Amino acid sequence: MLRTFSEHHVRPATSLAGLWDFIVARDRRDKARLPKNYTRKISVPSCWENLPGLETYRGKGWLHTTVPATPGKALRLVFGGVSHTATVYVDGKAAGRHYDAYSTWDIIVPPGRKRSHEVVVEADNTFGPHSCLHHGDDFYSYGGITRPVEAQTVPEVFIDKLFAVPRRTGKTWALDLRVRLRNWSDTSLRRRVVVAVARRQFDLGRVTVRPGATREVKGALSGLSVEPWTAETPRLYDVTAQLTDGNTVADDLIDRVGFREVCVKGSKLLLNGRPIRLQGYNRHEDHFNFGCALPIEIMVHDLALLRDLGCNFVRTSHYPNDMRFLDLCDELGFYVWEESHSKTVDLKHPLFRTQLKDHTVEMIEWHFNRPSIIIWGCLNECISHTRQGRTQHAWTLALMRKLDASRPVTYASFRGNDICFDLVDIIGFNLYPGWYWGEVKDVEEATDGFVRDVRRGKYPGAKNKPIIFSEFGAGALPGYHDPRDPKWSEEYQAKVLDECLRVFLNHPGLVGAAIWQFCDVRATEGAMNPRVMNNKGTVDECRRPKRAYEVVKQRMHEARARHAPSDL
Ligand code: ADA
Repeated sequence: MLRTFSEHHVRPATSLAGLWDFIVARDRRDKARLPKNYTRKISVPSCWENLPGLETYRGKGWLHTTVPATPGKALRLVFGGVSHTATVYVDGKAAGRHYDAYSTWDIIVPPGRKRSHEVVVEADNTFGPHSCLHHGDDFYSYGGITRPVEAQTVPEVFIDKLFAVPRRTGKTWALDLRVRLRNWSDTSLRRRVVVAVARRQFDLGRVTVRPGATREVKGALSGLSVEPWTAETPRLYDVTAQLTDGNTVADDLIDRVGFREVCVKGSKLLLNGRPIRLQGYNRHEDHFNFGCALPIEIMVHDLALLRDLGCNFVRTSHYPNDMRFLDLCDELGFYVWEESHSKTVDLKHPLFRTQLKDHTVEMIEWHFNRPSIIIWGCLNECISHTRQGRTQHAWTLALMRKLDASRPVTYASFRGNDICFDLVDIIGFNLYPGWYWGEVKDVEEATDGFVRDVRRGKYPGAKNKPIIFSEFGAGALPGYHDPRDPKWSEEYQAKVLDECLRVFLNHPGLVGAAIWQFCDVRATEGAMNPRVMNNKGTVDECRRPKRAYEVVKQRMHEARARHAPSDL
């Protein structure tokens, strides 16, 4: 399943998880476009790096399966994530192409007379001029179908997406709704949309959808008597949209909402009108045994560790996460800064706008209703100090605001001469005192200095905005202990985090702090990092705690106790 719950009671949906046939380019003997034979089996979802001999394989791979179909009915194949470029072939013909590993997308397979389709996914994880967003880095671009895939049987007009924005109206709540219908057939068709939420039903009326087109139906549902969503009270409600054709319910889509409003007021970040403080981690989707294709059990375990550590906040550095992880954040109560896949990206790259635009639309549209996501982020550590960088930041942030005006936007900068802070709602800043510069004793002064600079107007248009320290930390090689506390020892990392958290979690000038990073992660081949890993995790790549774990836990819990519950 793509999500942690059923999205349909009416639309038939089948998970395509299981063993698919598999071959990589270097094992192929034929020159045909699609392989004639497959040499292995691969689990979907997974990373091919988990297979013997393919631990460092970078190239193309083909994955094949047979998908059952109903004659006369169209299929919608939904891919949670293929890393990182996919071409899909259905019954030997190219049926769709997609770039970027970390967003969800779909293709429609028109109806035929067959009872099944042969589906081949050609996945490619190579770097080069064709790929602006994926490039070598201190995390890894794996290969394969790395997130769940689903086959859905859809009628001619079906519910493509549902967008719900909760709004507080005195004692009750309203929900601004858009339901997007899609018609894959060659006939104009008229359908009615009905929405149910919190035991109330709303008729959004009838619309005609033209052949091959999409059309949105809008409505504002008011007077909802519901409990609000917060990280401490993560109350969720189903929103069910149904499409009727005469007296028949032809299709449905179920999503969940949490009733909460997030906004920025002066230098505060407010949730349902009350200031919140964010304390948590940057987290990569990575694990020694699974690469980026984390089973849900690992996601649940990660969130249990984060809860144990006293966190209420996750930054999905540096890309949109698996939909199930976000579902769990909604359910368990975590605040999320979800970030588009745009880390240290070349803003002058000819494909920058095309690739980031498609990706951003997918991120925001597929993840729109999650209450846990309270911030959209983009462009980690890019050239936000140059004029050209500013143009691209303005374009990217405007795109995010256009797609969703209900959440604050930000990016994480590391530049003391940044010229783009006026474009965001929240200032995100990465700083590594005691690691890339200075010593542990410099943390407090550096913090006061940055906050003072912002408040005194060093950065135009940023004076009174909320500030989050979006990254800080230190590397520690698991098991390396040394009483002299040298860099790379577990002791030194614990010392840096202890001091950073002491200062950041209590600083009146900050609304949040996110440690870099939750777990150690694999870096791209050729990276100079020890173990070819980014070793700044508080737990290692198997989630074994380092010495810093207990220190972080203590500081986080102290901070939670100090701030009134409504402030957390
Ligand atoms: C940057 C970057 C992270 C990571 C970190 C580090 O701040 O945003 O992705 O690379 O540095 O470990 O150096």
